[in-house]
Amino acid sequence: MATQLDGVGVGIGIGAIAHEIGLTKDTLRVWERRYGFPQPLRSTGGERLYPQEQVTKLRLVKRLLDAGHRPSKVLPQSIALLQQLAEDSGVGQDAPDVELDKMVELLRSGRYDDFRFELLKRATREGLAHFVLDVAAPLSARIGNAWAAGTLQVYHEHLFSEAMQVTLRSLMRPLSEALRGRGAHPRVLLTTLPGEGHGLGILMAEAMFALAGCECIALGVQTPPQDIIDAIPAHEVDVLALSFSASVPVQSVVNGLTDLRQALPAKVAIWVGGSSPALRRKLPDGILTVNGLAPIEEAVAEWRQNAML
Ligand code: B12
Repeated sequence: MATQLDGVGVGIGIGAIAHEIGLTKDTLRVWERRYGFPQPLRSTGGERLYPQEQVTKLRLVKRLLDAGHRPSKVLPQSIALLQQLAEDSGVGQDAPDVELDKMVELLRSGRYDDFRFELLKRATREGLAHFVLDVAAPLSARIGNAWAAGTLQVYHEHLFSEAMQVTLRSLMRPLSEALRGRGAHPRVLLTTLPGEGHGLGILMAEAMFALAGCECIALGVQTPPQDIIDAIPAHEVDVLALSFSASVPVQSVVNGLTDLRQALPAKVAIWVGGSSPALRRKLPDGILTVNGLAPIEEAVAEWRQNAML
């Protein structure tokens, strides 16, 4: 199958494709050996090159695996069959919502001012909690599905993220200011680990923590573990909250969490959330998976009860 090519314009290299899809290079090589897919071409230098149609299939495969399907069942199938399987199991399917569809359309057609206005309108009309749960979270998933289906481009995702961050922050500001210095507990440090560049999940979580009356210390995304470890005593942190999207390889999520748990004192809780399939696995003891944004309130109440605050 391997073909000698000069590599220009015929395919994407293994490093780039592994990063884009959220797999390791080793996984791609193992699948090739074990299941006969992917079947990359070769550059004249012998490097693997993945043509666009294999990239498309790999993206679909990754989403089905994230949804719990097994590699041996999906890798040998044709794209058409996998698309059918995705449809049947609801992978990448949006729940009907005309207003959210309209917002995606504003973004797609380049009407950014209208998009931003619509976000602000819904945020002020519905209030922070409803905006986070009913607009921000499902709209993020919709934008991601549209990108995966090829109907939005990456720059649309950037514009969406920017507008969403501005809206959420402006809504959260008065609340955060009112909470500062009140000695509220738990004190929550929020961030993502290196490699996880998605910041909306942790921002939405921050909104829900603030609504539950917690003092939040937000470090932004991709904080090196040592900086997290140093920040915890400095800010007298009770809970470290981390977000993991599906884009980071499962093993690096598990390794990162194992190392952090070992490095931090047991009295510092670690709470994790996000759609990474790693969070459906058994994680090291002392790590709590919070399944979504709404349950944050309950997790905080339970923490307070145990701390008898
Ligand atoms: C916006 C966006 C981007 C922006 C991010 C900008 C920014 N500053 O954040 C940009 C354009 C940079 C980007 C880049 C990439 N992205 Co992107 N992105 C998205 C999008 C649309 C939203 C991202 C997001 O923040 N999601 C995180 C939150 C909102 O969702 P969640 O993980 O499901 O978490 C939910 C809950 O669990 C909870 N939660 C989250 N965190 C926490 C934490 C705690 C403590 C708690 C309690 C709860 C909680 O809140 C969420 C709301 O329900 C998603 C679509 C999606 N479905 O998420 C794709 C998505 C995550 N991206 C994806 C990919 C592949 C990438 C790229 C690799 C390629 C690309 N698109 O260019 C890069 C990698 C970047 C990196 N190094 O990490 C894929 C990942 C799929 C996969 N299986 O790998 C997705 C799912 C799109 C898709 N449908 O394929 N992306």
